[in-house]
Amino acid sequence: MQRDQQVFDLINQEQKRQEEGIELIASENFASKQVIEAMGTVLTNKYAEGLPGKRYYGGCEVVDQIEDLARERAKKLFGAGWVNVQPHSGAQANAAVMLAVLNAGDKILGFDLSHGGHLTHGSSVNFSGKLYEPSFYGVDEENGMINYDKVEETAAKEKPKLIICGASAYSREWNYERLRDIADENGALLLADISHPAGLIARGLLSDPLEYCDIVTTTTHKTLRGPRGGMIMIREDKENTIGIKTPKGDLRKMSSLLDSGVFPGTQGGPLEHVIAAKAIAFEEALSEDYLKYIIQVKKNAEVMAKAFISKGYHVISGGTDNHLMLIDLRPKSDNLTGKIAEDSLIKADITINKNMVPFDTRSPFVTSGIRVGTAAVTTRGMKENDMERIVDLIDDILMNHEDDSKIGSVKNEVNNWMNDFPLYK
Ligand code: DSN
Repeated sequence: MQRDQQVFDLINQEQKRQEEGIELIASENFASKQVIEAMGTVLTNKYAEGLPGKRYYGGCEVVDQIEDLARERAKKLFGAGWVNVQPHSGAQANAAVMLAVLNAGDKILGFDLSHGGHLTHGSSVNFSGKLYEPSFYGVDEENGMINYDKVEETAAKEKPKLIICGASAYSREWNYERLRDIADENGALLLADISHPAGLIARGLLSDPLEYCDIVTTTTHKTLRGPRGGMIMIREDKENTIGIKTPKGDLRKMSSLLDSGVFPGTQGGPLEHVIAAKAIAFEEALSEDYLKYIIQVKKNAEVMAKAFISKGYHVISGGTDNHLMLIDLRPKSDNLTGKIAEDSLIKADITINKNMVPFDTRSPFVTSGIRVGTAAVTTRGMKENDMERIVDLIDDILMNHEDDSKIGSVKNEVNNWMNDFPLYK
């Protein structure tokens, strides 16, 4: 068969785009060559519905070993007692958990999407808001921090069956211990979705949700720097202490419930080529090199937040404990929207995303804020002083977003500068 040059030309264009630009989307990163290599292998040909040793297809001897390796390494990395590495994404992991532990119409309590939460934590346009009955907690307007007293109040009023913590645009540490108490007061299960800060949690730079939460979900491609995918974990003793009544009334182990939430509940055949890449990424994340990397991610984010503040931007909550920050553009300039910022920065090959800020007055298509993160630029080798230069460039564009020649000169500077930080050498 002839090589499909049309598609490979587009892939090359995308690689060039990634190499030449400054990537600040907080959920993105650059997986290693070996992680990418594993995804482009014959493992994609194999059907392996079920779990290692218990498959519905023959010929799974090799993929069983690969999936077992991924499971063992994931357990070691997070100190988990049980994991399922098959979810195709974080959204799929959350869908599997909810299918496993809830019945349709059950109440859930999650972090408000417009304050930094995630679609799969109860948004009305998502399965989680359509199949279950959601209520939400948020941040305080004065300090941008989650108000745990209000979480407690809402939980007492709503009596949710599941409380979800975790976010896609919240830069602060979570109080899992307090949430555990709130869950216990109301007989709720506690789910932490750590998709964003997973790498910082794995290497001890943020507190450990497994200590307090019944179930933990994550993606594998953000700070964890693996392939695009998801995972579900529980702590060893949760396996035995929590029995969930199935719709038929029998008591099942948490892990087997969650396994069946993934397959056959919400997915078919696992992507063994991606699971192989996850195994590689978990081993990488256990290394000293990764530890240095993730410490630098956090340092870079702290410096970047300070640099934005010193230029008159409002960083929600006044800073960051993780790899990202949410910036309200309004105090800097009334007319500057997230959409204008995203559109003008991309012209200079700086990629960010517009993002609603808490209590935003603009729509999600316009927004008053942007979200930025340091996971990807740190993979390229950038350090604290580079963060200050990035903020200078961003400020230059935002203050001159109608000036095409200014944008053009920043773009040249960005492209030349990024040559110093080669990707996939
Ligand atoms: N889209 C991801 C993010 O950007 O945070 C969450 O699913």
